[in-house]
Amino acid sequence: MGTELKVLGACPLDCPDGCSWVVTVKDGKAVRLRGNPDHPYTRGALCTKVNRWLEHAEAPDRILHPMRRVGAKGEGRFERISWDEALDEIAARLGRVVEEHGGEAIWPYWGTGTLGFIQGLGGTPGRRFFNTLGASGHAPNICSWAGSEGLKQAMGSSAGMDPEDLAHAKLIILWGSNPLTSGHHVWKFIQEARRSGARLVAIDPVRTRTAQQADEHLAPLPGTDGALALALLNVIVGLGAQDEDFLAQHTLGWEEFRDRIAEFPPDRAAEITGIPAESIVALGERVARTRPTAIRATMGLQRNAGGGMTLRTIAGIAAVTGDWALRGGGVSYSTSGHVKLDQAAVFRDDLRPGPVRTLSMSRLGEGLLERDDPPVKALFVIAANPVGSTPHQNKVREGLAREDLFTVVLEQFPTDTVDYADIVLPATMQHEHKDMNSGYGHLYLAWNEPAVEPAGECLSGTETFRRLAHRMGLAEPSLYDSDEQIAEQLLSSGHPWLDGITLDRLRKEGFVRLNVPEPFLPYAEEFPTPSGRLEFRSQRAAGGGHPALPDYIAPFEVADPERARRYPLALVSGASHTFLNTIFGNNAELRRRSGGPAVQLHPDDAAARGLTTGDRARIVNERGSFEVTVEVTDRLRPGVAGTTKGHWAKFGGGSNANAVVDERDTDLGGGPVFHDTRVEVEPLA
Ligand SMILES: Nc1nc2c(c(=O)[nH]1)N[C@H]1C(S)=C(S)[C@@H](COP(=O)(O)OP(=O)(O)OC[C@H]3O[C@@H](n4cnc5c(=O)[nH]c(N)nc54)[C@H](O)[C@@H]3O)O[C@H]1N2
Ligand SMILES: Nc1nc2c(c(=O)[nH]1)N[C@H]1C(S)=C(S)[C@@H](COP(=O)(O)OP(=O)(O)OC[C@H]3O[C@@H](n4cnc5c(=O)[nH]c(N)nc54)[C@H](O)[C@@H]3O)O[C@H]1N2
Ligand code: SF4
Ligand SMILES: [Mo]
Repeated sequence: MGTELKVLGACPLDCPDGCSWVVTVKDGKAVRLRGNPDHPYTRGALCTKVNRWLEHAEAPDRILHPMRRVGAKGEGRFERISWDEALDEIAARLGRVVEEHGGEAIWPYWGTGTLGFIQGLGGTPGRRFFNTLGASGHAPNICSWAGSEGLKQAMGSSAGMDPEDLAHAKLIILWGSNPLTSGHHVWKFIQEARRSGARLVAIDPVRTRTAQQADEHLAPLPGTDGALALALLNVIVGLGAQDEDFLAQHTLGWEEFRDRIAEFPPDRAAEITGIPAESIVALGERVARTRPTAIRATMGLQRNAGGGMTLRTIAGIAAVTGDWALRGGGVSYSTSGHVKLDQAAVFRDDLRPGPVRTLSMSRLGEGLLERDDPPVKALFVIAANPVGSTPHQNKVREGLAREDLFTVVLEQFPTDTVDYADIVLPATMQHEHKDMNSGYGHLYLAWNEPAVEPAGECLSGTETFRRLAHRMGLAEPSLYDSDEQIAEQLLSSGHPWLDGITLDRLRKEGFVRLNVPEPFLPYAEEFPTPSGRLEFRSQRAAGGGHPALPDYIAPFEVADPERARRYPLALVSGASHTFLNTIFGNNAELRRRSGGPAVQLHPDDAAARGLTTGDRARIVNERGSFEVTVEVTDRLRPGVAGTTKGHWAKFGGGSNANAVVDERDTDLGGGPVFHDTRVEVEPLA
């Protein structure tokens, strides 16, 4: 009997919770992976998905060696090759692309498969390598950039209150946020507040499993929340409940913003949102008289034409009420901006030979089919599955099918995107490589120690690019930095919130709370804007061609009456309970539990189409279609259809929800508009 070893690590997935985990290793094999009971946020629990991590790591479809395409693009037929052959071919093809079209013809396309600061999006492994070649830049705007940019216009930062402080709130508003599915560890803090008498309100077009648990649920038409926010302020100001001291000392442009608020009486917002005016008044009154009020507004809220503006306006609510100065008050979106690692030192964008263009993650189809400045000739997909996750699936497929495009995919599983690769490189999973992680919903930093050797011939992202740099004969020394050296560089920002946090300590303790002041009231005294105040009137916005003051921006497709005649239903496709984006979409048990792609419809909308629960249907618009099973339920408001992201196209008849989503930007940050999509639902014969 070998001895058991416990190795501390962290979940790398794109989830606010950034769980700390413990891997039990026996005879060199990982036999158990559990939540770390000592972590103040994780407290021993993982989730439905990651509880199956080790089973997933050993799944028969795991990619264990390099492969070269033998079938047509999209077909998914490959032959096994050696790492030497793979690196030789990639080095030769890249060299040719640079020579013939310049470095910018290479697009390194990093996704959110891991958010690690070494192996994931936080470190973008290979970035130094691509910078040295002068490759195009990549804007990973697919998830949160619209809201982040909106918050930055108002507050100077997208990082809000510590979600743990929700425990101190007396009123909690979950706005476009479904944490019982998308990051359940915050629920403990919400329940703690409720035990002390706090009320919980959910604002979501769908009565989700989270909204179901709330004391009150408002269901707006998707993308209309900006009008609701202004109307709540209208009620608050109508009662004279604004915090004049906070407004005078800590905000800019209040007088003008007040005029804007006056333009949004509850009746007007009721018309726009479809929420009864009485409900808007009641919630406005409740916010007016409840200190502290905490608003947890997350990513679901900003996937529409005015998503950036919505978050910008909501940041203003906590300034009008003065909640930013109170523990348990304010707005919580992401905590990423509080993690003051020196990411620039890892990215090394200074290695670029000159200025380069930046390509948008959310517009892959356009990038591959419509850019000729120069055209993209080589695409590296790293921890992303754009065929499943990116808008306008048919356009993305058309781009990836280009015969003159050289595509390399670093992957763990044979995704819908892998099917288009010329070369596939096998990637390690988190318990097989080193990384540094946080979570965008708490204030801890973690070290992830590898528990076992990589499966098969898998390599980490950093090691893959060290080898590729060597194969291409690149001399830049930093291309060969070890993972530990990168970790040290990250920790050397000199920011006081990292004081005392060393690699040694992280390794020993597994996780460490950031050295933030306690209690943590980041904006009680000052906002990191040019004026030091929360800026209702924003020069940053005006300078970028955006409204100087918050205003309502209507959703593009949802609010278009002509489109509504052709496609009467607004489709939202939020987080699936059983998948993490498209990760686990190939796990047999989780697929079974997901029930397969489905659409939820209000009884009136279902009846109008002759649909009943269990029927098969097709969701369509002019961009494409996907097949679903119908569920008739009053959890949906009339006029809205609900589905989830994450289903693999190849298991669903060749498409998923992104077949109908347009490749169109949000107002800010170049984000996608997943929840600003009009469709029709047709019975499948
Ligand atoms: N189980 C699971 N967890 C996940 C993920 C997953 O795929 N599965 N994904 C992870 C990722 S990448 C992210 S970014 C986060 C996202 O987590 P959330 O921020 O919770 O995002 P969503 O699930 O997209 O949307 C949340 C809710 O917003 C609602 N919604 C959509 N449009 C609007 C609107 O216009 N207004 C309002 N008020 N509500 C709206 C949706 O119906 C949905 O219930 O979750 C992470 N956690
Ligand atoms: N319709 C609709 N679409 C959506 C959304 C929505 O709400 N609705 N949400 C969007 C959001 S919030 C996001 S963040 C995006 C996510 O979109 P993507 O960033 O494309 O994420 P995934 O589809 O999960 O694909 C990540 C891939 O990375 C791989 N991977 C995981 N870990 C590693 C690793 O360590 N190394 C390597 N090389 N690969 C790894 C996984 O196997 C997986 O195939 O999807 C978006 N798509
Ligand atoms: S996906 Fe989220 S909740 Fe699940 S283990 Fe990872 S960090 Fe924790
Ligand atoms: Mo995301």
